[in-house]
Amino acid sequence: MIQATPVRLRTDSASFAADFAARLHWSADTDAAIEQRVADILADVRQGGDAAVLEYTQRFDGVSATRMAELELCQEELKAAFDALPEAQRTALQQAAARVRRYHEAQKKASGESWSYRDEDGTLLGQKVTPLDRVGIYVPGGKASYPSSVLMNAIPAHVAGVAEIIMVVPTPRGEKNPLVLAAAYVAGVTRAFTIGGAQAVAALAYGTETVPKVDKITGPGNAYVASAKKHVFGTVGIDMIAGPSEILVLADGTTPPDWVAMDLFSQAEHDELAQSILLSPDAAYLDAVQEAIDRLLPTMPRAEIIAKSLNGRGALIHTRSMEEACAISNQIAPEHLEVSSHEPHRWEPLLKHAGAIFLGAYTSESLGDYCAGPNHVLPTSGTARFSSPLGVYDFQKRSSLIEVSEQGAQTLGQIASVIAHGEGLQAHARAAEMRLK
Ligand code: HSO
Ligand code: ZN
Repeated sequence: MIQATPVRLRTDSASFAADFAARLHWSADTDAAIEQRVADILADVRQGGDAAVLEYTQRFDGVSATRMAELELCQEELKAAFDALPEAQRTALQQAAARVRRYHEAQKKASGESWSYRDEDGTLLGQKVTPLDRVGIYVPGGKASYPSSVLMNAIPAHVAGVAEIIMVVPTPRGEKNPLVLAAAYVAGVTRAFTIGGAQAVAALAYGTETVPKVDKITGPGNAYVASAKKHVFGTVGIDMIAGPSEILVLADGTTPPDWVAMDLFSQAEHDELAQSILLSPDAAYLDAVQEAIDRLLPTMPRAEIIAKSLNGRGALIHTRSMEEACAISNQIAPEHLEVSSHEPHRWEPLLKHAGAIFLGAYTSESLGDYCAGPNHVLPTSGTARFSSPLGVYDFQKRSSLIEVSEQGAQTLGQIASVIAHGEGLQAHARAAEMRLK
């Protein structure tokens, strides 16, 4: 019988810190063999352009084409995929897209607009925000091909004002995912190619005869894609290197245990390496959730992945208090943090590090994955300590604006001249001094 028994830990035990560290460990290191193969593929595509991409696509995806144009999905094909969906799916995609768009529009208003001020002497200082010209969105093929991720990557780019959004998605053995194509249509993707892997990342980063060179590449991918993104960083921008999905639930014992068990499953079902952790000061509640896990697991089609994830990296942790649970959560800095409490606003001020914070028993993480509005591309493996969800700001950049008035040139000229002489840079000093009256 299939079983999932996340390790049971107690914070008041002497070995807690060590037991816990052993569970949490996850290494982002890619192996050297992958690095080398990716470096070779990147070099080949840089040199060989379309021909090299076609060759790798034949080799890895079993799709043969003689010209790159055959691997481009035209707008009519994206629209046709959308039109062919059952109505419920069409409506759901559109509703999700509208909510994600609205959220990102608010984000742009709050933090993505240009600003400036003037000194008393009339000097103008500010920052001009502009969208990137062209971005590439990587969409995985196969079992992790998520239409929701197409929305989450393309919509903020669109809201930022990016003129061209180029999507790549591998189609192993030529199998296209109709929901992914439909999501590309709904999100307003400009061009789409059925290529993937390191060869697609290379095509986007360097450009080929057919695939336009982009300024930034976003989107999840396997170890090859992650390694390729790291390699091309600097030639283009990248978003982040995402690790396996994570959920941490803080529970005061007032949410139905089945709900919490299913929320833990929802991230565990992504990946055997995904991590689901429950923290509660109520030991009987932890028992109840374990009981719910035992009862619900056999009903899950992906029970095997869920069990591997929970047995390998899951944990049910008995804390001394909710305060202590919050402190541990901050140490972990999880991708998704559910505050499953009847008083979530009491705990929220104590929480600092998390990709997304879901407040209250009704806020299932899965609603955030699809349609609440915020982005589901989030920092993983503790990187929420220093990074943020994918957002409009990832598709914008900033230029400083400076306009010095005649009067301002007198004050600033004096200061600059003194420092320039100190640095031994005469041209700098004279450029400032020439403008002094
Ligand atoms: N939870 C994933 C996103 C996703 N879930 C896509 C379902 N589909 C990101 O951590
Ligand atoms: Zn998910």
